Amino acid sequence: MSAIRNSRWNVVLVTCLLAWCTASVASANDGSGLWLNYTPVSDNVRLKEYRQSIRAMVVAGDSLTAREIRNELRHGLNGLLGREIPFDAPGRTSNALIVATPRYFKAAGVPPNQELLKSLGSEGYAIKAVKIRGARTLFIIANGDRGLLYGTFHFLRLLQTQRPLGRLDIVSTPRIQHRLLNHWDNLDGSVERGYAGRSLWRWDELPSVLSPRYREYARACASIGINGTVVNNVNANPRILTPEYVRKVATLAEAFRPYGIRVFLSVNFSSPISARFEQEGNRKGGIGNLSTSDPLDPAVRAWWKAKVSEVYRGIPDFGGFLVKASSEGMPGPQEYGRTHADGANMLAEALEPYGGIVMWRSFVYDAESDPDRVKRAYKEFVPLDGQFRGNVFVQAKNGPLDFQPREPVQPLFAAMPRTPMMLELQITQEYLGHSTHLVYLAPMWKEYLQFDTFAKGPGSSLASIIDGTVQKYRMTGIAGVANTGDQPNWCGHLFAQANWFAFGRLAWDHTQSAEDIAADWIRMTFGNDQRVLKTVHSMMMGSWEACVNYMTPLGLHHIMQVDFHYGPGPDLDTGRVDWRSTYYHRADSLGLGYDRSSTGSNAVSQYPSLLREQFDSPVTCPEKYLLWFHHIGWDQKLRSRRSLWEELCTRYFTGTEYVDTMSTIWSSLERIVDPAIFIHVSKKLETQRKDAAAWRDTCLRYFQRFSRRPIIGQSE
Ligand code: GCV
Repeated sequence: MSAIRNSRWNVVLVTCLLAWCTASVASANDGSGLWLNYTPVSDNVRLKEYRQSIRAMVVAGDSLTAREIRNELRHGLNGLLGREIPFDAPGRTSNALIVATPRYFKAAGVPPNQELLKSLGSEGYAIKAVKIRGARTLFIIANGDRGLLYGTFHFLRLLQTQRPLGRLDIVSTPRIQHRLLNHWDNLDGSVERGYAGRSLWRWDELPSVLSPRYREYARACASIGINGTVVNNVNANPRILTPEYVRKVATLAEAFRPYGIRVFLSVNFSSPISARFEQEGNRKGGIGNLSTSDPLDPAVRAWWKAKVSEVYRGIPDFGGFLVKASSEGMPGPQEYGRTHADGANMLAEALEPYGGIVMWRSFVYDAESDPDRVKRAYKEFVPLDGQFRGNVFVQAKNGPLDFQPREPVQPLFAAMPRTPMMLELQITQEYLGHSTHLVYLAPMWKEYLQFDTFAKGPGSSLASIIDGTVQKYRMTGIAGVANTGDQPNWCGHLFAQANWFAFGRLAWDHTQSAEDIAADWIRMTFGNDQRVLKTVHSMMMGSWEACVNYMTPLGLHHIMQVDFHYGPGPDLDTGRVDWRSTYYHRADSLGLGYDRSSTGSNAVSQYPSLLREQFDSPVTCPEKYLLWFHHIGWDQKLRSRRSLWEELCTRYFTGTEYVDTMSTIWSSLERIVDPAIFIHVSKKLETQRKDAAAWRDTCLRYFQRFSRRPIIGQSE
């Protein structure tokens, strides 16, 4: 009897356990929904308002994009409002959301304002609350589908962040035309500088198998205004241009198209060369049948023209080529005594009939041209200004070195008035703790965007250069090196999603503040709980400055491990100190820092006057760039009245203590945020704390060998 009772009891227990496990699996948040979770509106007043305002929806048109708009609204409003909102037949104008181009409004007898339409261009939109024949209506209007799509995501964001709808009067247009992600994804599925798993693109399955992630990826990009993607690594494998791969890329392009995402490819400059050359031990082997890729050789030019036409046959809206040439071992025109302009123009000529563009990277640092690496791109490219064809961008990284935690702006941006400059930012955290450290990058990007380059005197911010305001460029662009991979949460660290989000938002409108973007991301990711908002916001906003402090304070740079670029370079245990770290920080018994002043490497001369003079003197040089431009004595007093050595110690301690604080205040959210997310972030923060302390201790002990002063353990 008791055995039977026991076994019944066991069955009940097992059933309960199973149910509990299933429930917890179902509720475990793996972060895959990104910022598009559409969780129910928690504020009842708002919920009532939204439900009253949106009793029906009309989405005009039947294009693939219009269908995705419908899907998004159905899915989004269902989640947010907890009820199904019906789609109405065209004609309805009250208590409805109407998403339509001008044609619809004209037909409904409410012709839209012509000036407004003109100002919207091809991607802008307006979201308005209006009274039509006495009845309240919400409408999203744009000249085309892409504007409607962006407007739809903006509208849903308003609901996700619980904004009032009553007086809506939003007009939004992108300030930059080409807003691209650059994927450094290789054809073998690995991702260079990728920290979130393998590539999203399953090359071996394409074109027959379509991962649902392709659509999800395009949807996420569109939700923040990104309109193009370079799908393969700039260290490009020539095979990307074989018919086999072009078919695969065409399938991706098809999946992305409804979301307004155009596909671009990185190409290898040696592509026209026969693979035979590779077999002979020549790394220049490509996929063609030629023995050269000299850009002035007629056979090479014909090869590219034929290849481009083949690509457009498969992908009619193909965007163009991104090129890393004569850089870090990649082949380029200089091997044939030609210039970057010769190389870029050859490709541009082939792409031009189809409306394609070339993004020619300026990331070059040929050791011969100057002992100071940061000067080399400027030296190679400035003499070429004005020599590029109309559809060529020169794409430059934000700083003159390489995506360091902090750099001054690349001076090339101010020196190419006749060449459209495209800005390359890095979303993946190559030098900022990979996907382990919580570092919100928007404040850093804002610092660059607001940096006054003095290109045309004061008021020439980097943002106003790349958006074409200062130099009146014929085209404008910005790229972000993606941080995505095949891990469920896309970016490895949940908080790294905020950087993808912020990149898109700033690419659309660089005047938005890092604070507002963070607040939106938090609300859309975690919900609108004020405690979460405040806590997470405070963690994010200081996280970049903290990272600079515990890695490379006061203008230090490239002192990280060689190649891996994660921890500090000096290895105190083995005593082995990488040459590069010595090269960049120049520590000696007298002081620290790279002298780039007019009496040093004279890198300051590459900046326009006023900036040049400011950077040239250690007295006026902003302290954040001090050791970038100057070699400073250990006892020299800084603005804090502390000596350089004391200030260095203070910064390293301030940085690590910020991470300790992030960890502590995150713990206060234990019962408030989703348990799986809580654990995920807690673990990352724990590692970040250890890493930050290792950075501090290693760097200070290393520099102490030169300074011979005691480490002072205090922060601000
Ligand atoms: C794609 C740095 C990175 C490389 C990267 C290169 C580039 O050197 O470490 O991984 O290569 O920049 O931007 O081309």
